[in-house]
Amino acid sequence: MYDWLNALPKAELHLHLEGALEPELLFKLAQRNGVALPWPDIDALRGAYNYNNLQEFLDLYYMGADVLRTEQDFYDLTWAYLLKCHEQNVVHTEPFFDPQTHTDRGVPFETVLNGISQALADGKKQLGVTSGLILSFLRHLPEEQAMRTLEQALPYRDAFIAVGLDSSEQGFPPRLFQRVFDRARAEGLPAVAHAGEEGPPEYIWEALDLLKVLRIDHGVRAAEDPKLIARLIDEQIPLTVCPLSNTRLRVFDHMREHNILSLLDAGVKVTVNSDDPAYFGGYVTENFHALYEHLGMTREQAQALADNSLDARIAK
Ligand code: ES4
Ligand code: ZN
Repeated sequence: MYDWLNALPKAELHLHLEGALEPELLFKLAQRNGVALPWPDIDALRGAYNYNNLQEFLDLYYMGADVLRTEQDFYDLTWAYLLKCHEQNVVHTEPFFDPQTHTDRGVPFETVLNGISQALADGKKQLGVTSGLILSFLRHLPEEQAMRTLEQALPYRDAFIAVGLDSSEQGFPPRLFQRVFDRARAEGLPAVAHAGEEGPPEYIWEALDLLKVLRIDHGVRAAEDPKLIARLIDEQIPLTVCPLSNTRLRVFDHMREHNILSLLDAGVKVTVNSDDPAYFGGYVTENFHALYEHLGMTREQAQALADNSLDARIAK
């Protein structure tokens, strides 16, 4: 089944490039850049990949991102991810990057963008993996800083297909970012947002009604609100679900309890994604395979999930 799932043509619509930083590359970049790490070796770092919630993961994810300094670093990170896409027949990807994680450490916006964009261009040419980059704002920081990030990005408007919203969810509702999303829309940039991962269904309503998003990232807590589920089905709004992420961050205690197949069977346009594969123990195929192993996903269901992912692309 693994090989069949791996061969299925699919798109990945929820992937943080910083979350694709494997421990081996993290250590290599630390050495290359002379960055001191709090872990003695790769095994010690892997041992720290044990989280009770989103915040515990994010603390480690931001620490790891500190080794990314040069254009070459961002190229190498993105290229390693694209090789994985090629290996797993991910024919199209729409990755996120978090500029603020890097500009706040003094890494220029252009360094980050150039490294990523060059790798994405090479991925199209050399691997046949098409892509569209999503500029994501950190919601635990004030809206003014997101607005400044958008302004920094606008000279490179054509390098992006959309804007997004990520980081700590609880206490940082979508409504706080309405003005920056209005501005992005005025510039012709569509939007997506993380909502209903740890946050309540109300945050999903806000993302739809105030930020006018085309897709919801995660969205699994929509299941608590029948009216919201009816709307998601009626309008065929895609949810970019990340099964291994949800179990590693204890959104669900066990994969047996994950609701993705119930949502699929109810008519919600759900997709399978890896979120932060280096930190959650698997890329897209491993996420599909976990659904087969623990939820008894059929080939028909897998095909529907893969078809949804290709259909829910922003860049067509
Ligand atoms: C993230 Cl799993 C998750 N949730 C919210 N923000 C994120 N950034 C990177 N991974
Ligand atoms: Zn995410």
